Amino acid sequence: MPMRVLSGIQPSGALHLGNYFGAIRQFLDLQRDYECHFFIASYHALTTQRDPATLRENIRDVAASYLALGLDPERSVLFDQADLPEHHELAWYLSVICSVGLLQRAHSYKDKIARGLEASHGLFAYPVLMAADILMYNADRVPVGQDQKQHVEIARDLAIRFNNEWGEILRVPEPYILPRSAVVPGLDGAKMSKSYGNTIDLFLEPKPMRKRVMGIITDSTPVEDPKDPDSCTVFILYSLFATDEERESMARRYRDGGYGYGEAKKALLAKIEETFGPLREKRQDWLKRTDDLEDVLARGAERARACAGPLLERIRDAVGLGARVR
Ligand code: AQP
Repeated sequence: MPMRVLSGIQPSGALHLGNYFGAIRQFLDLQRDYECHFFIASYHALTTQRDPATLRENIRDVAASYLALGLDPERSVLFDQADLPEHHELAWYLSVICSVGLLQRAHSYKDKIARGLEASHGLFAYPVLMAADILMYNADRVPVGQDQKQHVEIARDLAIRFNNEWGEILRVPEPYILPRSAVVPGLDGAKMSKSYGNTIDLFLEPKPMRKRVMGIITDSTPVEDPKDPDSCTVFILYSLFATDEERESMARRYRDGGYGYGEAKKALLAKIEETFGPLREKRQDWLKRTDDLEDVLARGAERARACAGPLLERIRDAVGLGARVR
């Protein structure tokens, strides 16, 4: 059976360089060779997004961004999780075999509570729904950033427990994480994250983009002194775009001295513009073609259901809730 790939992104705000290098760039590579499902994690976003109009806008924004960045709805199944309430049914079967202790160990939950989010059941059970998202499509590989590794491990655990309990039905997935982009740093050097307010959004207009990039925090080493590239956020971000030669050349300039952070920021800005500038208009265009966007998601939901439906039937049978024979 061909290898299957699945991943999703929450519609919780504008997509940023962390989302792109941690996940979307891998989606673009993997869709060439594998059966891929990429979704908009709308139910997950409800754990933090409470304004319905903003949520709807964010869902369209992720869909338009996926398409502008090159996800191909003919090759990959692109869908909105909210069109597949089946995920909740599988999440329930997984919930009954998921120990509370497993969820209590989840770093993401602990971090979010520490940052003041309400300790809701939805936030606590987030990894179970995420496991259902993955296991519903028998995914082998899940391209994610490092912050999601533990959640994929929980999905693995739950697949193994399910198969032990009810028979070999679910495939056991693996996270797919590229070391260089596992944790993309934000303006302040911490993990780039919407909730830290340290993001560089992919589709900012040139002026605000320049302001963001020029605002990356650097140390106060004078221009003429040698600098350490590997501890500098500007260099780390530049490396994500650069060829090996370009990377080496900038590293040399850092070490030689006489090269200021301002120049490095300009080089990074040029890379960002070269990569995302031409896609800004494409995204705007998709946002205007609301009907076409809805069509893409409707077709995606149909294809997702064609895959999820038969597996869910097998699961219902296995747990003892299949069609009754009188
Ligand atoms: N900084 C990052 N480095 C590498 N990968 C990252 N991802 C996010 N930030 C980084 C990856 O992007 C995918 C989508 O993530 P999500 O929808 O769960 O969003 P997120 O991780 O919640 O993104 P934020 O900005 O960090 O949101 P908040 O602030 O709400 O937590 C995932 O594969 C993720 O690993």
